[in-house]
Amino acid sequence: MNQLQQLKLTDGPYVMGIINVTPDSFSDHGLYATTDKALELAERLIQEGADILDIGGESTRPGSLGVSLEEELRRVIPVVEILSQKNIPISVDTSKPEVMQAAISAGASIINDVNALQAPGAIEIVAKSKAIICLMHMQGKPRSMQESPHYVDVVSEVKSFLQHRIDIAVSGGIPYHRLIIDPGFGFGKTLKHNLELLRNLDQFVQMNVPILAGLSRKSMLGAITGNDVDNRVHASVAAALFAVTKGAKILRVHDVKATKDAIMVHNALITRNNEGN
Ligand code: 7PJ
Repeated sequence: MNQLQQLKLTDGPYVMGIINVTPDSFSDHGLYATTDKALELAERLIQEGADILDIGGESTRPGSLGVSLEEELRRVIPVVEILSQKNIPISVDTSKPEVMQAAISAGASIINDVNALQAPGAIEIVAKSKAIICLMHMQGKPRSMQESPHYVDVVSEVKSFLQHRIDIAVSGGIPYHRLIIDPGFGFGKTLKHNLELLRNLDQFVQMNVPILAGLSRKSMLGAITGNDVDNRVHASVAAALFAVTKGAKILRVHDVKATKDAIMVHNALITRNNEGN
């Protein structure tokens, strides 16, 4: 049994609400850059029905530069300390082993690593904890990943990367039941690559690890609809729901309420629990 069940989450798919504690996040224009603002947003996302909160202190949007270790710790850890007192699993979006360690000590139960534990020491830190780890695929680095993404067969290449990272994580002492995989929409991928991955997300189900999909407000949705980042809620919900029908178990989203509503409709159709007369 995957540890997600042990976290006593409601029936899946689960909604992971995004909290960017970054001044340069693309999707919320740095609105939640202070601890107070981040906590305020957390309260709102909990009210809206988030199953997990994902706290990030380093922007990984295309073109972004990194952030120093000290600054990332300063942004993230106070928020994790407070939110881990609440009755909701806390995920921390980081690629730095030191931040992973501090986040776990502060009460985080999930590490969300867009770099799939490739930093030296990252596997060891997660292995000696009880944390769940999300392994994401990215081609290149955020700074330049959208310059010229290239694949011969994007689905099989992303799958084999993730399978390789799963194998390395397991041999490094992280049991299978603590893993999540994510194809990494928008991370070194053209619109065509992103659509190919989403269309074929069901192929990742065979890997027997829960799938996380992060599509919320992403530029692929802007490319399809012509909408700017402030007007992508409907497109995000449509994409998230499609991901669910293809097997995604966790949706990383900004718009928790809208996504929860869509999941409720989906679940009523699947479980036949809400048919009345
Ligand atoms: C993702 C993420 C994603 C996972 C970001 C954004 C950029 N973590 N962190 N998957 N995206 N696991 O929110 O658009 O797709 S940051």
